[in-house]
Amino acid sequence: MTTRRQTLTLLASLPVIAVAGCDGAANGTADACQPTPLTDEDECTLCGMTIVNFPGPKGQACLRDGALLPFCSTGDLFSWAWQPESAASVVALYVHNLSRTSWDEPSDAHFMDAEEAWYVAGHDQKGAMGEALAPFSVREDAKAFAEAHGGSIFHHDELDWPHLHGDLADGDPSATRAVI
Ligand code: CU1
Ligand code: ZN
Repeated sequence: MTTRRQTLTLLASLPVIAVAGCDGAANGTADACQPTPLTDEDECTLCGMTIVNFPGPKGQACLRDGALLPFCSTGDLFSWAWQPESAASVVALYVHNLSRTSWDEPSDAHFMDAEEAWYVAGHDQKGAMGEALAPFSVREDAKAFAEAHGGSIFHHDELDWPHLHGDLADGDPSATRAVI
């Protein structure tokens, strides 16, 4: 697990190809569903806002049918993707990688696999919908961000609903959502 994660961190700019390599046949469409640059035509799948008008890391969801859905913020991405009816159709989730680009004007050249990111929750920066998890491919970068802006660091596998709202007072974050 650690080896896989380290490898993917190095290959953060090529996330789907790396993930799909061993089970691509099962997912089928993963190779065809890479994150694309957002335009002023793109409205958030969850809240309908024009995505590019706002700062902060954005999200994209790749579905089994090859559709790519845009989201205004990491919070709206996960709020949508964690719904059981959404999760069944998701092949991959992408977030802006703040190890490579900025909070204020995130570059669409730097999306990464959401499952491989470290996230800072409960910090003082505001995204399109207010609180927004800050994703990083490199944990040291997340640590530096938390030292500057507050908050706590979680790996994707540890994230749970309270973190979307900056609430860190929930005890062990891995205790609930990880249950199958
Ligand atoms: Cu919104
Ligand atoms: Zn939204």
